[in-house]
Amino acid sequence: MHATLNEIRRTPEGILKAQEAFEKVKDVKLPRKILYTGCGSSHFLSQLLAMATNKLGGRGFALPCSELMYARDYYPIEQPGLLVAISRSGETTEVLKAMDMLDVRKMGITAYESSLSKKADYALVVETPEDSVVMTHSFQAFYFAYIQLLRKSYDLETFNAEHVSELTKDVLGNESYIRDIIEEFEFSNVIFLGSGILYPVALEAMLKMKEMAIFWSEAYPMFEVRHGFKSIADSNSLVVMFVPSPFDWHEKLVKEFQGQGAKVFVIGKEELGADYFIKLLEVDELLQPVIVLPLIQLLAYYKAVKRGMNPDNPRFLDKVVRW
Ligand code: F1P
Repeated sequence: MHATLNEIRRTPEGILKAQEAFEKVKDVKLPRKILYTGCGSSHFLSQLLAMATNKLGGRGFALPCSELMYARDYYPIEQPGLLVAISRSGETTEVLKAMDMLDVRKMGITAYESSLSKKADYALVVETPEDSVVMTHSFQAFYFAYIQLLRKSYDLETFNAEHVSELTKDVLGNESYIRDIIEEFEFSNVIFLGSGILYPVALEAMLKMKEMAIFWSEAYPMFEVRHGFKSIADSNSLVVMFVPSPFDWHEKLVKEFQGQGAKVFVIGKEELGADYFIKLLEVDELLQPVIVLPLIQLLAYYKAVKRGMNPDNPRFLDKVVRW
């Protein structure tokens, strides 16, 4: 079996590991104003964490490490109370260098005792090592561990990790349905659409498709796609919409893409006339990424296998990017 599939299936265990990691740092009180940084998947995670910070009443902002190093005057960074740097390996050159850019306290989120964990003032080490080049279950585990810390810091009740772990088991029960979509519909591009906290999830889905399946994928904030971008959708396209809170525009959007010949896959509360549908479990908004991510990771995995790719070790990619 591919390591990637094994790692996606380890999501429930990853959530429990995340809780253990959170317990070790739970006395750290996060400030209100936090800057997040990372590269690749870890940057999309930094966007999720910044959004979650804003939603919970703080001020979060996310930047890729290279932008923080070489173009930070163009962004409204000001002086945060904390810089949170994310890296699965904890060895990515840009992450380690970006930490030197600001004279503030730093937290590192990583899967290993690493250069990042040593360099940071606080380390959130979530023990979810992965053999695959591509980040999967560690992503949702890092997210969950940090959300717990954020909630505790802002005097909100933390989530029940065992319950969340069980929810991810239910989600993984959709694996054969996702494999069947891939078998049945040989699409040649895919567009992921999400809003709010599910927009960075759409970005991460796009990256998974590119990394694992070397495949043409795009991602947009839900309704932004109508402004020109939708021209690429035709009878060879799959449009994946994350819709936890549907209203009439979502249904219109499904019809609009179907009118262009595309097939639509809704992951959400209601079917909305889509060609494929997975009912999203009703959870707190901030838990939505945790239950959507395994689904899109499986979609990318099965697309890679269908295309004869090796998702564990994609061409041209390195597990740790160094300069
Ligand atoms: C960052 C990253 C990954 C990507 C690939 C190359 O790694 O860009 O997001 O999937 O493995 O490296 P890291 O800093 O999180 O270890």
